[in-house]
Amino acid sequence: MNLSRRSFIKTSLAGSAALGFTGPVVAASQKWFQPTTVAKAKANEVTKFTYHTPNCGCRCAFKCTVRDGKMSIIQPNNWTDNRFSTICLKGISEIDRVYSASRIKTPLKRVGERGEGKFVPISWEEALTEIATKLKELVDQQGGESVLLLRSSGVEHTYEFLTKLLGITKLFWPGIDIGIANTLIESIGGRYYGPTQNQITDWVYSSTIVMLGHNILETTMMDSKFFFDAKEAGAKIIVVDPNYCTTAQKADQWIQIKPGTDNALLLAMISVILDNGWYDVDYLLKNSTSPFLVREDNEQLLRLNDNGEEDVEKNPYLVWDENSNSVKPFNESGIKPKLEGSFTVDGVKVKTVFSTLRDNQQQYTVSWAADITEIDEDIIFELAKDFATRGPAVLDWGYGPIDKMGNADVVGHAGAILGALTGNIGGRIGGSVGSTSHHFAAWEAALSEYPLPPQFQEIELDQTVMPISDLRFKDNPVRAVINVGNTLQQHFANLHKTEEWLNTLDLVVTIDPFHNTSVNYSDIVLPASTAFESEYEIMNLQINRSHVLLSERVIEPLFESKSDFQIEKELLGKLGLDEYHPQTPEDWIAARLDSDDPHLKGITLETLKENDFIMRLNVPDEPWRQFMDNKYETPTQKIEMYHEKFIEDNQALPNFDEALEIHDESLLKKYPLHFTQAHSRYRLHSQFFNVEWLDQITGGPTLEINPLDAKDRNLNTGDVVEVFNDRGSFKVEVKLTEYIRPGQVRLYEGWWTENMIEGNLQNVTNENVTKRHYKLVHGPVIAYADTLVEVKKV
Ligand SMILES: Nc1nc2c(c(=O)[nH]1)N[C@H]1C(S)=C(S)[C@@H](COP(=O)(O)OP(=O)(O)OC[C@H]3O[C@@H](n4cnc5c(=O)[nH]c(N)nc54)[C@H](O)[C@@H]3O)O[C@H]1N2
Ligand SMILES: Nc1nc2c(c(=O)[nH]1)N[C@H]1C(S)=C(S)[C@@H](COP(=O)(O)OP(=O)(O)OC[C@H]3O[C@@H](n4cnc5c(=O)[nH]c(N)nc54)[C@H](O)[C@@H]3O)O[C@H]1N2
Ligand code: SF4
Ligand SMILES: [Mo]
Repeated sequence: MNLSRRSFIKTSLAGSAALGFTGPVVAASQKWFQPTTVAKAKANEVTKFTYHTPNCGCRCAFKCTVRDGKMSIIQPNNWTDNRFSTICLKGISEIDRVYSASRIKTPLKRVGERGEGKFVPISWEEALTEIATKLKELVDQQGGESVLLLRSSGVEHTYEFLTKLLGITKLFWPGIDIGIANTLIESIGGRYYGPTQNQITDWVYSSTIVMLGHNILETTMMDSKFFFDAKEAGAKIIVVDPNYCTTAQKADQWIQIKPGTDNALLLAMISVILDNGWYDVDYLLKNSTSPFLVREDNEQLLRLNDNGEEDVEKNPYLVWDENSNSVKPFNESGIKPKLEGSFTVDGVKVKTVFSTLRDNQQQYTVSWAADITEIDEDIIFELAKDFATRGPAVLDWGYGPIDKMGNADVVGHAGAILGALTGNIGGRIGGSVGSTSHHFAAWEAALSEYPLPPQFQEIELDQTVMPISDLRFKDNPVRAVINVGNTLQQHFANLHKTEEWLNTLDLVVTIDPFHNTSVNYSDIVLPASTAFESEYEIMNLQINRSHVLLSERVIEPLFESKSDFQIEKELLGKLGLDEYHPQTPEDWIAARLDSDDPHLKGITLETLKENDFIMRLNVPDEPWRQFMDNKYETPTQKIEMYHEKFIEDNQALPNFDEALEIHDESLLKKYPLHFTQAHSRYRLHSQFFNVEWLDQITGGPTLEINPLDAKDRNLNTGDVVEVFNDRGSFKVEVKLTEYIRPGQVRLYEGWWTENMIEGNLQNVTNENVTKRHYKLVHGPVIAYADTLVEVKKV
């Protein structure tokens, strides 16, 4: 289907009128942005409470006004902590999105080739029967490994009953947002994505905040308040970014870095701190593996026995004890470990991890880093000094391009070491290392699992064995994909390879409210309702920012759509498995809230309803802070500075590594521009590209390019260009801007193919992974931003 965006909207509008639906679709888009006052409540008006589900990291809570059955106003709901009572333009614009023309109105069946986008409407009965028959056949004949459920991050419903009851494979968060966290987790353990950083409300106690590639004023924009609170309280906020991003504009200092070289910057900071003695000896000895001993013969850490026993209790690491002048197990009481020095133990030469680090750092001087990062030497020196000497400091990073490169792991490891050296990684008010994105750092509570008989087990696709990227290249049993959302566009780099793979599958199903790019590759498409619509009164539950949020139905499902809960239930019905599925979302939520966790005490469906659907957990008033007891979730319970499993990769201690593609000198001759993506304040990944209210402010996709690069290519704002490399190409308009660093071009991620003049931005993105990443807890990161292209006028 190669409809232009406008003709697509026209066609779909005609479609919706034919179905007798002429509500706010037209009215809303004609009357946007008018001054308004909230009219007095009318008789046929009700208030409904919900929260925003897309993955923007803010999770705002909404109070919605429904008039005559139509959602007409969305306002912020009140949190117990009123600093969180917020909403942005995207939230307000949900009215335009929910009633948008790109809603899928009926189940669809593909009639053209995969990717062509030709469909005919079918009934729910036909669609569900066909899917269930195929799934049953596959599972019976080829096992649960043959069916894979992929789910977009913006989808609240987990489909966990389908995966568990049918025993199929699931994959959530595949190789995304884990580039840096992967090695941070290796160093300190901890929660998924390793967000060790203290809650952002703790920033007000910080003296220095260093932000690497994190544009939170757009991407967790409801935290802007805490950014400015910290600044007003005297924190020095330093933003390291190749581009003059919104957050850099509001910071105390912007350091412009060459893309993909943050690891060199952090390595130089480590050297400055070591050379100037700005490290905290007591903290290092108490909380890190810095006194452990590295053997000269095999670079392994010295342990009590050589028998290969991994268990730390049975076979502890050894340290040099000053009291006895001999080696002792690191966890023995009464010892005084030495931080620095070389020793000989039973004929084997050993050196402490700290001394090994010091020696290894000799190569990473400030002048070396200045060449690589293209940052002045004195700026690097001052940055290290600010971080180490001004008091509690935060090292914060984002999950944007900095994370989406082949060398992101080195950033996480170097960051952990910087935190350990300066006493800023656990146990410090106002000091921490990690990401503040998405409010992962907040008080939490453990919800219960819905009880299912033990024979029902889903399979989790192991990302260290079969990363999502490899599904397309390596032999594997997957024959069918159920795509909830838009994963086929979003969760893979190099779309052409994805297309080739999809063409080999027996069944592709997409479940989404909107006609996104993935829909066109699907054999059967099921129209999900949006997160505002349901057959049931209560919809879902979330724990976020130390609160429990409950959502209720705002409106009835539009068109023939069904809620995800209902789709899953009916599909399981066709498979004869629905007796185990909860009867209503309310039953499911009640079971989850039935938990022993003291943080959930007094929080029930009833009390939530009484409190406008939002309650603070039973937790202390102060911000949540990570590892305040300095007991880390690693085998040694210490900050593990030396990573033995990466000895053969020369990464036992962090060593400089170039990105996969963007620093490749020979490829740069052919494709001299670094193609980077970022997240826009006006959109959420691939969502809100179908919202006219937002279109009127931001317009369509534009490739941003620095005027210097544009001049070389004879380009002016508004010209159409082809962006290409050996993988493929796409066409868009260009916009000249000095905001983008020369040598880079940028397009916000997420645009659907139909928004582009031709192609998809994923046609050019880098599908290669870094081999050593297979050994990391979440497997290789997808290096979307590690991509070179050339641009030419067409
Ligand atoms: N090239 C490139 N690719 C990227 C990135 C990049 O920077 N560059 N960023 C990556 C990152 S960080 C992330 S997190 C991912 C995000 O990518 P995804 O995880 O795919 O997230 P979204 O694009 O938000 O997709 C959400 C989908 O769910 C649908 N949806 C919304 N509500 C419902 C509902 O109630 N039910 C159902 N069934 N569907 C619903 C929406 O219509 C939309 O299609 O993208 C990654 N992809
Ligand atoms: N409005 C909105 N909010 C979102 C999202 C969204 O799509 N829309 N997505 C959410 C999700 S899932 C994610 S993962 C986050 C992502 O949000 P962020 O983590 O903030 O990531 P980006 O906006 O992609 O990029 C942040 C900055 O990194 C800079 N950068 C690029 N390359 C480098 C580099 O090599 N080094 C350094 N130091 N900086 C670099 C870019 O110029 C950009 O300013 O946002 C979340 N919040
Ligand atoms: S998109 Fe906007 S309204 Fe929705 S959660 Fe994010 S900041 Fe809040
Ligand atoms: Mo993300």
